Amino acid sequence: MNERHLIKAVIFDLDGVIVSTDEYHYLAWKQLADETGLYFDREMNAKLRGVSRLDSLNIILGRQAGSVPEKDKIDLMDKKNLYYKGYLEQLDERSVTEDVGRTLAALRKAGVLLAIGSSSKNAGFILERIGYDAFFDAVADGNDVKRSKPDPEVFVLAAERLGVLCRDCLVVEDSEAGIKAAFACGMRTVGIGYAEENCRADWNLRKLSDVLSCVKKG
Ligand code: B16
Ligand code: MG
Repeated sequence: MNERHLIKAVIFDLDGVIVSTDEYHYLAWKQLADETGLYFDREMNAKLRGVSRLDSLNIILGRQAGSVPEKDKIDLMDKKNLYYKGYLEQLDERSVTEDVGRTLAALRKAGVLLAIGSSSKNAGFILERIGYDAFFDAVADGNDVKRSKPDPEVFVLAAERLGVLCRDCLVVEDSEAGIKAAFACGMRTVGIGYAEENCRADWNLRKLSDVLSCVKKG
């Protein structure tokens, strides 16, 4: 990594970085698993971070995944999403911590381009609930891509929409899948939240405002 290479854009993951919706994903999958008699715990939940809804279901189904009909999988995913959207109703402007709000404002003031790169198909709804739907210079989410993280497609698309090269971007992620996706397309990485202790990123940070010092160093 070239320490002095300038960072022109920061691409933020959404669930677990901008807002704590990662916990709602856990609660919704847990409810579905308990009702369906499937085993699910926090350790398994860590593997679902950053991956699509279908990939998440297949991880929970484990060895059964290959034999469950597609229609049944759709029903299970719809049910989980219904539970998840119920939790999302709790979101409002106060769901964004002061540290997150301050960091985004400071990066904007410093002239850094800002994007969301999320695997979620609910990203637009979440951004609306928290009052950030018109804030980012670009949003790429689960509705825009064929392949979910760890494939880099969502981050490459976010960079394209910003009009910057991948090598000029810094990705902030809470998941192993997201860190791998960013590395795969030559972006630099910050691991935060779950990823701070469990993933190898260029920088592992405790709080989002620490990103400001990475951008200054470049
Ligand atoms: P949805 P991120 C990801 O969002 C979540 O980390 C992951 O747990 C979830 O399965 C995925 O979105 C799909 O979410 O069911 O809402 O489409 O972390 O990439 O912002
Ligand atoms: Mg995440």
